[in-house]
Amino acid sequence: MKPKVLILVDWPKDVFMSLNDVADVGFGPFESREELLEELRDVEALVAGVTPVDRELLENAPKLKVVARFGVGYDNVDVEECTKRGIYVTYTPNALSDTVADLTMGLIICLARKILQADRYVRTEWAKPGSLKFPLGVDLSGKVLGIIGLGRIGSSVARKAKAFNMRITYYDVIRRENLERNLGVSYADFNSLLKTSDFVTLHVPLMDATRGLIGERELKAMKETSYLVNTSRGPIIDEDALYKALIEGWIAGAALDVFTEEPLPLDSPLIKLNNVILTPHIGSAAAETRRRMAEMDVKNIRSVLMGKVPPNPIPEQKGLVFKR
Ligand code: 8YV
Repeated sequence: MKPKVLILVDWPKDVFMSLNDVADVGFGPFESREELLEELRDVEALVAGVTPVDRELLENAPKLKVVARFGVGYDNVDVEECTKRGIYVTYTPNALSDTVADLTMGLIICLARKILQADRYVRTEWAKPGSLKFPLGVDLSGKVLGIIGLGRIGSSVARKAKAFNMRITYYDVIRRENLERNLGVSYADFNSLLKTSDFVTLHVPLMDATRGLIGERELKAMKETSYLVNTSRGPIIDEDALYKALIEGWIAGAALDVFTEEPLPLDSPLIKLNNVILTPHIGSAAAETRRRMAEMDVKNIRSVLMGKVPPNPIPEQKGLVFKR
């Protein structure tokens, strides 16, 4: 009997199906949590998307050998519990960095040039007699972009923003002098970055140290003319504080691809605001990228099913070898 692999991601099926020669490949989603837990009983490899891989899930998957995250963030996986149980956790670094950075730049341009409001204006106002003039935007050239987290995605944003002649500063817990030289970016401490940036963009993983990193104090430190962009994880920003900042004008606007609760509830007060752009967690949502991510997951799973160490373990599991 072939080992069972369960894919909790709906696309690209053909890439996941390529595991067919070594595994019996099944797909979610399931009607209920109970059905998912039941299905997990004899699963040896799991491709995990948005479903949290928590202790309860792991307790119901006694044969599990690898959790292959379909993404670079793995805050929804209980890593400690996986490691304790000898389960590899793999992820897809690099595959999506440029793609998330593209979206980030897109959002920055939309904020600067009010592209979404402009679209609404054409559809509802422009041709009306006596319609109000469309407000001016701002140039990106010469503006300060503050990147919080100069990892793979943050660095890609820096490269792209350079082409728009932005002045780039970054803050990171680790100072990266090599990157400073290579990318032409300068380091600023957290508070100075907030105070001096025209655009602040977040590229840190979600962990205890980054939860609520941007709250009332930080939003008040930012310039009234500045914009905040988040394509990392929702809980990095205190959403209630951001709402206050947007209605009281502490900052000029924001663009959010990620939220504390996803999908963002339709009664979220953010939905009523005109100075915020909202997208449905589409940072990596490009066809080629999603295929690359799936291919990485497939390679990691294939290795583990063949008794080898996977090529892309998460940093916490680097060098670990599980024999099960
Ligand atoms: C995915 C992501 O959309 O890479 C990540 O961590 O957030 C996104 O690429 C998400 O993982 C859902 O599968």
